[in-house]
Amino acid sequence: MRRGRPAGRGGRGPVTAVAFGPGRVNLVGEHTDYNDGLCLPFAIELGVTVRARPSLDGLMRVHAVDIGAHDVFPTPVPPRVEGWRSFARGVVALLTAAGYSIHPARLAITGTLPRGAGLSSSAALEVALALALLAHSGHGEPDRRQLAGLLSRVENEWVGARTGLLDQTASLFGRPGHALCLDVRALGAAPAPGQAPSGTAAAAGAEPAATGIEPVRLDLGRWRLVTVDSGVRHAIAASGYNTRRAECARACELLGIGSLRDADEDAPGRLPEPLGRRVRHVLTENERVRLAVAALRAGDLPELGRVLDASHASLRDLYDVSVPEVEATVARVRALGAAGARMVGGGFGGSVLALFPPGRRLPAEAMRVAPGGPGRLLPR
Ligand code: GAF
Repeated sequence: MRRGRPAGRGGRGPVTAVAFGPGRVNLVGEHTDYNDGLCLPFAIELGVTVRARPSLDGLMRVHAVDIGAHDVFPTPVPPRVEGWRSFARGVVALLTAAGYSIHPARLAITGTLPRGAGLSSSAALEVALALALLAHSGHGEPDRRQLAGLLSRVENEWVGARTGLLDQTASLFGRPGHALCLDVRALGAAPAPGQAPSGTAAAAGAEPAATGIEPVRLDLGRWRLVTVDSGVRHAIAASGYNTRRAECARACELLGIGSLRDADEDAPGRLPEPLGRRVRHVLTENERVRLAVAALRAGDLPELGRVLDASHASLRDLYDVSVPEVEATVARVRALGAAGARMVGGGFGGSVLALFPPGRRLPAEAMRVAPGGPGRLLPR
């Protein structure tokens, strides 16, 4: 990575595409996505913006404006690299492998999302890069379900994090005023592109059973949802995330099933520890997604708070993904009167999500979060 040097050698030219990828907050349903389970995220209004211009020397030139860093690479994309450069390289490589011709571009990346705070800055970046590159290269609206899978493979194959579909799906299908109840098994099994409506937030709402994406109205009235940064950066590839995923795979092997979605309620008792606790978390977390959806539909926000608390306890005690700074942050927001609070995202640091009833004083550094729209092209 070179610092402080312009990536302008590709020549000047008009902006050909501007794309925005939102971050996400997951209300509940953590570490369930790679177990074919249920999650309840929403895209937020903060995210990453990518501006594309033609690169006249045939090279891809990427400028991460906020960190003052550059990357230049040819196509076909050279082998995997470490750090932030793997995102643009991975997106270009996998879009090309999927049959899209991608034109050389100068890409400028800016963002409003705190990095490593558990709000999915990675998926926001991938979505903005992909939408900008596709539009820059003259492609129309992509099949978003297919794109979510492709961008999740960027994490798996280029970044080294064996993540599931939660973050990319939330970022690509966000819907103002709504959380999205994702059934990841149905997402994977949904009909192939061309056979079902897809590609827009409206389509996502039209056929929830077919797409595995069901918008659920998030009406908080005078209650507020906020995130509070624990101060511990988390990088999924470097955390215990991949170990948890391997533990779930091992539990499936021992149980003789293909996915923990098929585990019965007695399964945890048939497994050695810590696998039994891991499976107990996944099973009860799926159930908590159902409870949260029911609470939202009934307008029962105190019950939503209890679900957040129960999810946190399970992530801490059964899934072992908390750290002392996250515990301290949860304790602090509860002391201020939060009706529920939990770590959000993969764990091992990042942010805490807290639900506050009306009239409570929010922590000074709290960031209010509300459901925003999907990743999209912006006017140039
Ligand atoms: C991270 C991953 F990227 C998601 O796929 C998901 O597994 C989440 O951690 C935990 O629910 O955000």
